Amino acid sequence: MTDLTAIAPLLDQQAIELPSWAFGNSGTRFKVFAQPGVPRDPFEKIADAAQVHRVTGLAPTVALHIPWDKVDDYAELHRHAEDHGVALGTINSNTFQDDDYKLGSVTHSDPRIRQKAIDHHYECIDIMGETGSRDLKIWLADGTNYPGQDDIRARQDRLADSLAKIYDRIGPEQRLVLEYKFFEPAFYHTDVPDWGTAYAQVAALGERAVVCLDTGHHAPGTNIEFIVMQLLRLGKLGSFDFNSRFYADDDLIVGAADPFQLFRILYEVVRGGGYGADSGVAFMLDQCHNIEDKIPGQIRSVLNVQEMTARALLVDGEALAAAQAAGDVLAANGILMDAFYTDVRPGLAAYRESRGLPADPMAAYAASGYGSSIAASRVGGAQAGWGA
Ligand code: PSV
Ligand code: MN
Ligand code: MN
Repeated sequence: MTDLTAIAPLLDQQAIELPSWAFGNSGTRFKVFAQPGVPRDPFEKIADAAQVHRVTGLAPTVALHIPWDKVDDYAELHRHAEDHGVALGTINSNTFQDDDYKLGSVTHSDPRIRQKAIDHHYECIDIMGETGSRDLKIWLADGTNYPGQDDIRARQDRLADSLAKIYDRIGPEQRLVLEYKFFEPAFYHTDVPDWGTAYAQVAALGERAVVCLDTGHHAPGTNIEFIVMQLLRLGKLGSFDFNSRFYADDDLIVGAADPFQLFRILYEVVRGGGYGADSGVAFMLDQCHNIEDKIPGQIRSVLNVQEMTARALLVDGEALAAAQAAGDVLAANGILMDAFYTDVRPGLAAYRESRGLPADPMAAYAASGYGSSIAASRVGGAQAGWGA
């Protein structure tokens, strides 16, 4: 068994935010499969998320999506989260489910619609005050389907103008986090397609504006760890939305499709100072569980991140730097691969037990009876918001 004692203090710092929408029913445009026991409201989503934290110690916060998680009293939701041993995290805005936004939201040519989208973000910022959230995450569905449909330069200018108005409202301890995505739902162009555009936009805003890297939002073959390195180097990597993709924006379990890619990403995070409580880089999941059980799906996900983090922390940095300096290509590559191939699972089980957590969180959850109790007590669970 690989002894993880040396990296245990770093493992203690790991925190992975869960998306409230991972607990609701979801699917594809072909079918949403309803599952028994699915939450009927944001309070129940938080109760489910708290189960993930209870057995892993890895997921102390829950991200909300407005208006999917709209409630009358956010202070009450805040207290409810605390009562369940978790806190409310990032507030995600939504400017993609309103007829007014068919041709765009903050980039729209009509000032009335732009203002409506900006006002929605102001509402989100007000909510952040009540929930104690630090981050406002903006993912935009804005874009066009056909060349010539709109003036892509003017849209970029309107985007900058709208973001500046939103940024002006962000509190001194809060951050605006801009997420990019190269396609979908717009297919010809999106207004924030890549890290470079997101970087250019947030750099113009100021220090408290940063970029969110969603691992599912790149073309196949993209070297995502290079982007991680570059954003860290520029001081603008604010957060991750972790998930896996095979083909499109699949939102599958992180580390399921390509564990090696997750390792490479986490190695660059560690290497670039993006790991740990004070790094300013937030780890989040952005996933849906269409066919598998949702709470175990989230447990497996945070464990996958923890496993690859442990492997990344095991890279022998000194030996690697020496091999690199000596131009020893194979030795350098071998050092990285040694860490990747290390089976950290027994060591992590021991680590968990040393922290009073179950050695096997998946088994502990299965044994808890929580799944069957919610299946019996909840009828008519809510849809996650996606896949309708
Ligand atoms: C849409 O692609 C998306 O998956 C983005 O990644 C957002 O983070 C998420 O939805 C929630 O709005
Ligand atoms: Mn995302
Ligand atoms: Mn996505």
